[in-house]
Parts: sequence; C-alpha cells; structure tokens
Amino acid sequence: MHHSQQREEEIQDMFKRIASITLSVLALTLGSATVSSAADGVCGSSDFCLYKNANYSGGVYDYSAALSENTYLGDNFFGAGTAVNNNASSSVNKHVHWVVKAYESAWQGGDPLTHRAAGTGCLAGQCPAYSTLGWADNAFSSHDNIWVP
Ligand SMILES: [Ca+2]
Ligand SMILES: [Ca+2]
Ligand SMILES: [Ca+2]
Repeated sequence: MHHSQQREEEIQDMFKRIASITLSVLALTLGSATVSSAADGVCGSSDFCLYKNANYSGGVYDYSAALSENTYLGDNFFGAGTAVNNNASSSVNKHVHWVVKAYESAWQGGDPLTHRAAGTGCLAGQCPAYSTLGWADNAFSSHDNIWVP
C-alpha cells in the first residue's frame, strides 16, 4: 500500500471514531432530556413535591404526579437526608392534569388531602399547594391520583 494512501485511511478512521463518539454523547444527552424528571431534587412541572418543613423548605422530594406511590418508606428528602415518610410539612402539585391525593397511611390508607391540579386554585379546601399541612403535618405516607382533562 502506498504510504500516503495508508495515512489518508488512518485519518478517515479517526474521523469515523470521532463521529461515532459524538453521536453517542448526543444520544446520551437526548436520552437524559427525555426521561422523567421525578426524584431529581427539583420540583418541576410534572412533579408532586413534599417538603420536610413548612413553606416549601428544609429539603424536597419530587414524585411524579402521574404515578401512585403506595409507600414513602425508603425515600429521603433531597438536601436533608431524612425520611419522607411521616415528615412532610408542606406540599405542591405542579401538574396541570393530575390531581394528587396524599394519605395518612401507606397503601392509600387513612384520610386523604387532595391537591388540585396546578393553576386551578383552591376550591372547598382543596388546593394545588399547602404551605402548612394542618392535621396532615408529618403524616403523609402514600398518594394516588386522578386525571382531570
Ligand atoms: Ca423533578
Ligand atoms: Ca416535617
Ligand atoms: Ca403516616
């Protein structure tokens, strides 16, 4: 093989490898952009968020408002490291279609507190967000949800 031709092929191989790596990085970036934003410590537009303290402070746990949770056991507040179960003192539903009902006990037991869909305001004591939880303070252990078009 002619020396300069071999060199040219080596350079082409190198560019193919670079292109392949670039595509892999792009795929990873796109992949992470499309996965659920739940449980990343950021209360986003599809999340139902619980806070350790009143007024949305002291550590957050962001669940997906689109998914039921039968128990909060094993979940810890981001930024606080303490258990979510029986420790939430404020809550927010950011989803515009899922109504979230949080319950006193695991497996949707005990009394629920209804979180209306985001932007719908409070009605009959049901709000999208609660800066304090009253009777439900340090009690939430599970939630389920209802789709509202
Ligand atoms: Ca999130
Ligand atoms: Ca608390
Ligand atoms: Ca409880």
